[in-house]
Amino acid sequence: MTKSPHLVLVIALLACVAATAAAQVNITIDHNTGAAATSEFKFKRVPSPARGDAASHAVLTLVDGQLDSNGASLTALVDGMVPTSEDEPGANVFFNARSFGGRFRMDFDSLIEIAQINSYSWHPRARAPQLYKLYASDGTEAGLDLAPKRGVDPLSCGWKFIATINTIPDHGQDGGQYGVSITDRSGSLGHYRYLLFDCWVTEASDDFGNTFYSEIDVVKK
Ligand SMILES: [Ca+2]
Repeated sequence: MTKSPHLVLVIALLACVAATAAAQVNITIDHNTGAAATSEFKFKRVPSPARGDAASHAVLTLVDGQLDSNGASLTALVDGMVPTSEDEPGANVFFNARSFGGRFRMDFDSLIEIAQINSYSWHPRARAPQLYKLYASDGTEAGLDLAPKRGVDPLSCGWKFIATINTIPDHGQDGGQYGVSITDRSGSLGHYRYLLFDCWVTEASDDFGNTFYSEIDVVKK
């Protein structure tokens, strides 16, 4: 007996619902100001930076933009070390002054199931908040471009969109310490080999609006 058209429709709808339910990204943002911002990076909800997480073994590659030579190299994002004070250029990664930011890629060398992606930043003023788009790839997508420059939508070349992170406060001071945790209600963000961070300048009222990124953690499921 063949399936009725109604049943086929119901199955198709259920498949859609399941696909939607499979990706429910949660973004948690914590902001420490004043005495709460210490080298411990202790937040209300976001876990403190970890050592030995999956990102610590990843290879980071600049895809577009230029890093400020007063800052650290990309490896500082995954070295497990965080700045000890609020304005420590050499312990942070940031894109050039007068630029709109840039893109970098993280390569885990093989597929990992990701439970959590956490990013940390610290600066006394406008270079504290985080503004970036995050994409992921398992490395096998058709037409995958591993190094899409600005102007190329990563979604058009194999990447999957994960989240837009914007920690710029609605009001009050920008400065301080930010912790961001990206998770999924299912417990898993998915199986991926690559992450692509598309980082944007947070303000353009002066030359110095690119975020001081201190650390990025990737926690395996
Ligand atoms: Ca670091």
